[in-house]
Amino acid sequence: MALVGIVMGSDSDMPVMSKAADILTELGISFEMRIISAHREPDEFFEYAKTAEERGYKVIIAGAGMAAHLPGMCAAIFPMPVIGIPMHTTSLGGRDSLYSIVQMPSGIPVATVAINGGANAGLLAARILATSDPELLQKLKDYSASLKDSVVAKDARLQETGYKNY
Ligand code: RP5
Repeated sequence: MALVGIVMGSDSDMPVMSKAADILTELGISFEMRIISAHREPDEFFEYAKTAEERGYKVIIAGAGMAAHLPGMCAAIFPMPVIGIPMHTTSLGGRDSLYSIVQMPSGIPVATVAINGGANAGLLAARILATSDPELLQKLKDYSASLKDSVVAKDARLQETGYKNY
């Protein structure tokens, strides 16, 4: 059974959603990835959201763009955490997606990450799961340490080469 459901409204969302999948893969977290449109196939969407809990999901990562109702409607039905990823859009720069996802009514929360924030969505799902998984928690601590190491290495290179040759 998959612990995380990754769902997106269209395959055009894949470049962002794959970043969440990459993080979960790196951390050894099982997930199931689906393309399901709340607007274009409402019956399939409701079936997906209603059966998510029995399929073993503990977290859903939902990404959508424009009038982005997919994450909020997942949260309306699925009783555990839903993380929303607003997609960048050409007409409104992703503000349409962001506002659609972040402005949830009281009682139905969606944890919204940045526009195109696929990697952080994966990490947030991992952090939620790590609250009851010490082994995963250690992997997340190691991941954070690796981020620090990469910044230290960049600064060392800057000091060595100077900014003009960086
Ligand atoms: C949303 O509409 C999808 O999440 C996507 O971000 C956006 C555009 O979809 P396509 O027209 O590219 O299929 O439902």
